[in-house]
Amino acid sequence: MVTLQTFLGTWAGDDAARKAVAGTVTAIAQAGLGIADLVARGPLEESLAKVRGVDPNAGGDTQKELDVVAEERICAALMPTAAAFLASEESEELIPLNPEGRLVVAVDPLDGSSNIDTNVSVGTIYSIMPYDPAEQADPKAAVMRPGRHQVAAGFLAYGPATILVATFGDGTQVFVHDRLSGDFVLARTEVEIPAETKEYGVNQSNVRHWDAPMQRYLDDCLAGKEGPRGKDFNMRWVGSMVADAFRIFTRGGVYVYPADKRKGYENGRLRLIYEAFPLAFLVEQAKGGATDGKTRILDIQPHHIHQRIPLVFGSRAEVEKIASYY
Ligand code: AHM
Ligand code: MG
Repeated sequence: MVTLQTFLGTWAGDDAARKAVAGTVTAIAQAGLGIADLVARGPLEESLAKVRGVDPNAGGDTQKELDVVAEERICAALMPTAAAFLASEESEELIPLNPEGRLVVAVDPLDGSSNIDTNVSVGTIYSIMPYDPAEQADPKAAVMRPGRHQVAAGFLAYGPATILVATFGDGTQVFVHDRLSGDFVLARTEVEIPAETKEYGVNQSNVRHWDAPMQRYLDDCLAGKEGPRGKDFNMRWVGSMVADAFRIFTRGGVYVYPADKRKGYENGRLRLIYEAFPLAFLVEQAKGGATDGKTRILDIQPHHIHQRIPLVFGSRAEVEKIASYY
């Protein structure tokens, strides 16, 4: 049995930079266990699903109490690690952590907030970039780099099992929290997303707002065997990206959240730095693909910490197929 601790110990060896990353991921995983406990209390912690005040968060979404509590837990856990700054969906500006740190962390503390009170999986997404104060006088410059510079990324999903899907740039691994031992145990070493799929995940109620290429893609899927794709498709949409992503890591599929014409959705819904980048890194390390329709997600240069991006990821051949409609 390989635990997260032993896995990270072997991966890091005596390398100081790797040890710093390992300590940071361990802290996020520990914070995640506390968040999982809160999520599991469900309606007993009714107040956590309540909308907080009247102010939306930095991305313009309403904040739930648990969004804020999750961010506080992650901040506290990261304080003694090598993380110098935290970029978070819930905070407009970077949060300073360890002044000696040489990493910057970006998080969506609680992905899928709209599902908190429905007993459906929610999760925490993280991305880790190197930070060198000599090169990046403004730490924002360290956060606002194309996603290919990430040194590690992952997400926790708080569902029937609490799982951690992680990459350190050498494949994608799945760890499962073992409630008996209390450890995260390595369950899958080299995750490989099947290249082909017949399953897509979209919020179909928005189709009329989408652009023409994405509407044509969906029309062709819906036409099934008799249509140009020559096969019948299946649709799955949880509404928590971590849950939809974990299904894709397990049996393939594509997740699609395109730009649309609604106000505020002109660049889609998902955030580039702490949602699309980490998912794209994990997916590529599992032999899948991630694009905004035209550009590889990991090559996009951010221009704002909280910017949104149209997002398509999953089975490689299907992601390429979608890009071909553009
Ligand atoms: P959140 O980070 O505020 O929870 O928003 C992101 C979520 C994703 O988890 C999910 O895939 C998507 O938004 C669902 O959007 P919609 O409610 O439009 O279907
Ligand atoms: Mg989210």
